[in-house]
Amino acid sequence: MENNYDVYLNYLQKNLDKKRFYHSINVAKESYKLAEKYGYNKDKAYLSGLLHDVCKNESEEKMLKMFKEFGIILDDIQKSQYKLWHAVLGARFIQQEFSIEDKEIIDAIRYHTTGRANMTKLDKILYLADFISADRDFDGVDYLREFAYFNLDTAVFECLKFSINELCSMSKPIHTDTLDGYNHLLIKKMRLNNCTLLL
Ligand code: DGI
Ligand code: FE
Ligand code: FE
Repeated sequence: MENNYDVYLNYLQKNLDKKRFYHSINVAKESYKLAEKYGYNKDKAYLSGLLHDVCKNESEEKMLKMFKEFGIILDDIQKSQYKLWHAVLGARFIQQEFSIEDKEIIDAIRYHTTGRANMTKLDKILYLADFISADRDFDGVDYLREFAYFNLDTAVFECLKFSINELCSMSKPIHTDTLDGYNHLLIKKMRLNNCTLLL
């Protein structure tokens, strides 16, 4: 199946460092497995995983130049957090470079770092695959891997919570999309469990 992906693999091999290239392949494989588990198009999941970090290794100057060319305007939190840039840029870049017009793929890449409210199934699969891919080895990853194949919403929620805790402990700004994703899944869960009469 990887035969169809030659154009993408060539681009990634040329433009990503070795570690990032293998990370991308690992995320593609994890996305594929999650798509299988949760009943989603496996090829779309694989492709999203492969391309999700396509702009990750670009310099700050090059990214700023590309934002200008594409007419992308960053909000204040994005401006202050370089790590958020590659997702915003990557989503636009795959349209330009590879003529990918699939909105689900574009959005999943756009929101793979922060999540958002009302995540699509592909948003969730990619967000989670990026968090738990085989190359991740941070403290707590095994706990998140257990959730991943148990319940998709719970797993994404736990990852968002993990991320928010981590960012808070480092006094970093938390993007509103990250908070929206967390709140949305929490309220959905409360509603399912009939936790409050108001919902
Ligand atoms: O590109 P990867 O390293 O594979 O993973 P990623 O795209 O999920 O990026 C992870 C980084 O993004 C990590 O250093 C934390 C940061 N991040 C995620 N959400 C937020 C955030 N940083 C800030 N400041 N605010 C966020 O809401
Ligand atoms: Fe990323
Ligand atoms: Fe990644």
